[in-house]
Amino acid sequence: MRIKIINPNTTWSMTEKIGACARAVAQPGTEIVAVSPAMGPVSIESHYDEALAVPGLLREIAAGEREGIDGYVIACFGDPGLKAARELARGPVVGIAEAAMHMASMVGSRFSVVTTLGRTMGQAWHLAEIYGMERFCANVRACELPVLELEEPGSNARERIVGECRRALDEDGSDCIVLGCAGMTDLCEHIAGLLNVPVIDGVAAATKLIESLVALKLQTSKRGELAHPLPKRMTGALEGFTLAAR
Ligand code: 2AL
Repeated sequence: MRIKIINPNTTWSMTEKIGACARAVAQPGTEIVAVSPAMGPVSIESHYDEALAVPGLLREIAAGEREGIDGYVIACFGDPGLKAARELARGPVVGIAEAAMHMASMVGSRFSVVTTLGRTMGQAWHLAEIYGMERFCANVRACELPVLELEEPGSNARERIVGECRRALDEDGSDCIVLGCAGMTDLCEHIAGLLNVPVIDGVAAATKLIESLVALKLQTSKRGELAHPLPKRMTGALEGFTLAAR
């Protein structure tokens, strides 16, 4: 099977790291195609960034449909464009926050999300709420770490994240940790080894969920809300997104 993992930001060092971590958990017969859109923000840490990441992300889904992709992972913790992606895709589409929160709810009683900048905490809470995960979410915490610092070799990002995870376990009454950024994917094993509780990386969680959905031949329902969008002309800079009659 072929799974396309879309890092909706355009920082390719992060995309390559995400691809490597997905390949490390995928079955031998699974091909992981990891991409970033050709346009969009270099990191996603605001609603503005998220909105502007979505057109490029949707273009990658549309291309994936032509390339025969079986399922998709949206590898950003805000799960940007998830429902629109599901409208375009025949196969399943899973967001990393969605995957990580659901898996955390199965291995612990309550989880803490440890994310990057404090301003992204509202979106994490919003997602917990709309996914029905609020009652499993003890807290959302931030390290005040800009996403791109995760890509800087000399940064103390790892130590700051570990510190926040320890405070979460001490103060939140949680018993597992959800990592709140795709750029933390390579830190999961290290952090889990230090904390002795389940640490859930959404990239790995979503990859395994998509593999399962594809193996079970569970595709996105095309009856009702998630049906392919209507043929429609788009204008101006979005002209290339016009949908022809199928
Ligand atoms: C993210 C993420 O996963 N990728 C990105 O650019 N921003 N999420 C976050 N909370 O910072």
